[in-house]
Amino acid sequence: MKKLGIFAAAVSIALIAVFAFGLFGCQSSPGTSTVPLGNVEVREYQGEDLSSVNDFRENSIKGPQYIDIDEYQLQVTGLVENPTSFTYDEVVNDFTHYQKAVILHCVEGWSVKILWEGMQVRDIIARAGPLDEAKVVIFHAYDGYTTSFPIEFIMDNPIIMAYKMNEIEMPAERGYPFALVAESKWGYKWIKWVTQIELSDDINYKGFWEERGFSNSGNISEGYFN
Ligand SMILES: Nc1nc2c(c(=O)[nH]1)N[C@H]1C(S)=C(S)[C@@H](COP(=O)(O)O)O[C@H]1N2
Ligand SMILES: [Mo]
Repeated sequence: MKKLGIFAAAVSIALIAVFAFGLFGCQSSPGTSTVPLGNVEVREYQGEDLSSVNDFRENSIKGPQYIDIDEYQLQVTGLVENPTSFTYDEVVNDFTHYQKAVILHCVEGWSVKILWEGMQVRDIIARAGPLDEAKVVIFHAYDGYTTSFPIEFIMDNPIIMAYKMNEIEMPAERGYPFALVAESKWGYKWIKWVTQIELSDDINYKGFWEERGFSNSGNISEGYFN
């Protein structure tokens, strides 16, 4: 009887030991590893409130586009010495990054202030060697959308193509991988899902909304019908 008691006690101790090891033995102690909690957008910059990436009204001509980044190429074409094609990583890693809080005003009457981060379009174009005959920069997008600017607007200003908004990766709905931050221009000039930057001498070129009556300059200061 006594022997059985000792045996039972030994088994119990062994079981408790195994159980305790199972519970705690294989887990790392607190504070030794970092668990990513997902990216959270910033909502304040230099003392000013920012809008959220969710404050946009989604009204793209064909709805959100979902680009396969392994297949993605950004092409610089047209009146350039060397037509050039970049992968996503080349665009993000080969150029200096800039950050700026800029407001997008849609002609529908809403606006959003976002902290944009990206590369200057003129830096990207410079790689391809723009020719003197180039007068217009036409942007093409994955959904077939286009818009254009006089070449001076792009080459004389620090216009960025953003890959981040409020310090998170550009969401698909907002133009991943790259959306143009067309500062001082109406929202329809802020082309999303950019796939091609074409240099042209066609000063009468009109993009998707411009062809449908919206101002070609797209200057906010001038109103959108002119
Ligand atoms: N490729 C593409 N870019 C686009 C558009 C579009 O339909 N396709 N819409 C434009 C318009 S009208 C606005 S106001 C801005 C912001 O649109 P969102 O709110 O749908 O993001 O994106 C612009 N860029
Ligand atoms: Mo818009």
